[in-house]
Amino acid sequence: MKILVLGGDGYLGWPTAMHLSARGHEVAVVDNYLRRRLATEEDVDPLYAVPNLHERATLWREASGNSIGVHIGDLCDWEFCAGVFSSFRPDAVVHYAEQPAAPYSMLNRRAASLTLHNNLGVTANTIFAVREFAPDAHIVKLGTMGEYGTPDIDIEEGWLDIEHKGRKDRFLFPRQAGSLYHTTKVMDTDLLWYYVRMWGLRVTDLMQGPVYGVFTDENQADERLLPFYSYDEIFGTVLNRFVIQAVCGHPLTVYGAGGQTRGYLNIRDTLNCVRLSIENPADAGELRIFNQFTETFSVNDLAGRVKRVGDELGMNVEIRSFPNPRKEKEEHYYNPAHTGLLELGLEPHFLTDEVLAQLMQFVQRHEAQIREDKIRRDIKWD
Ligand code: USQ
Repeated sequence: MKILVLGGDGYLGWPTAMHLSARGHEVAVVDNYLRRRLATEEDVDPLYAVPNLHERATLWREASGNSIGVHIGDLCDWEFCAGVFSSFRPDAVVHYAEQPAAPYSMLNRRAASLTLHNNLGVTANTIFAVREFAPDAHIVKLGTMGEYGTPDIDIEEGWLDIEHKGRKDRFLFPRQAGSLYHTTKVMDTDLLWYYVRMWGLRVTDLMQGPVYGVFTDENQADERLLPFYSYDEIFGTVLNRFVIQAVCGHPLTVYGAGGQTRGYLNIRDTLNCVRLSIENPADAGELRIFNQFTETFSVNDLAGRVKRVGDELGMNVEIRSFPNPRKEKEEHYYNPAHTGLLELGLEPHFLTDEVLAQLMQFVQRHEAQIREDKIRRDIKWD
C-alpha cells in the first residue's frame, strides 16, 4: 500500500514509517519539525541527538534497501498539504502530526493556542485533502485514552449503547479529557465522526495510552535510527522518565498519591497496532475506534517495578511523592475494554523485568547526557 505518515519525525512517527517500509509498503513521511522546535525553545532537548528526516531516510535506505519519501512543511498550510496529497495519492494516512504533550498545552496562552490551531488545523486539512485527492484512503488517526478521562464506570471501545425513556441508540462514549491537549483529541474525534457521516470517509481512531521504550525490530542494529528519548516534564512520558530518574539518582517523581491508573504499551505494540489497522481497514462510512494499550498500571505500580529492577542493577532507587502539578484523580476506578486490536492479531509485548532492564542499561550508556535540572518544571494545571 502507499502510506503517508503525517508527523513522521516524532517519537512514534519515524519508527512507524520504518516498520511499514520493512513490511513492503511504499511509505512517505511529512513533518514540519514542530516537536524539535518546541523542545529547543523550552530548552528540553531529548537524551541524545537524532538525525533529521533526510538523514534518517538515507540511513534506512542503506540498512534496508527501501526508500522512504520525505516532505518537510506545515500541514496547516493548505497549499503544502494539497501538494503532498495530490502527488502521493495515498491508500492510507497515519495521522500523528499533532503537538503531543499535555504539559506543553498547559504551559501558557501561547502554547494552548498553538496546540489548538495545530492539532485541529492538521486534522481538518487531512480530511479535506483525503476527500479531494484520495477519497478512498483510510485515515488512521492517533487519539488517546485520555479522551475518556477516568469515569466511575467501565470504559467501552469508543461507543456506548444507551437506553433512554424506552428507546435505544449508540453514541460515542462520553469524553471528559484532563488537559487541553487531550481535549484537542476529543475535538479531532468529533471532526472525523462528522465527516464520516457527511462524506463516507473510512477512519480508524486509535485511543492510545502512554507508550514506553525506544527499541523496535527496525532500529536494533543502528542507534542512529532510534526515536527521540524525552525525559523532561513536558515531553517525557511517565515510565521513560522513571527510567532516566533511576539511572541518574533522582527520586522517582510520583505525582501525589500515585494511584493514577492508565493503559500502557510498548513502542513495538504501537507499530503493530497501526499496521494491523492499516492492513484491515475500516469500511467507507465507518468510524472504527480501538483502545490501544496492553496492560494497566498505576503510577505506584510503575515506580515499584522501576525500583525493583533498578536496585537489582545496583542503582539504589528512591521513590518520592511530589505535589501533583496536574488536576486529576489520584485514586479512581479504571476498567477500559481493549479487545479490538487483539482480535485483529496483536501479540502484546508486556512490561517484563527484562524489558525494563534493557532500557535502563541503554540509558546508563547515555547517563552523562542527562540534564537533571530538566526533570522537574512544575507546570501547573490550574
Ligand atoms: N505522572 C507522574 N509522574 C511523572 C509524570 C507523570 O506521576 O513524572 C503521572 C501523570 O500525572 C499521569 C500519568 O503519570 O497521571 C501519565 O502521565 P504521562 O505524562 O505519562 O502521560 P500523559 O500526559 O497523559 O500523556 C501521554 C502522551 C500523550 C498520550 C497519553 C495517553 O504524552 O501523547 O496521549 O500519554 S493517556 O495518558 O492515556 O491519555
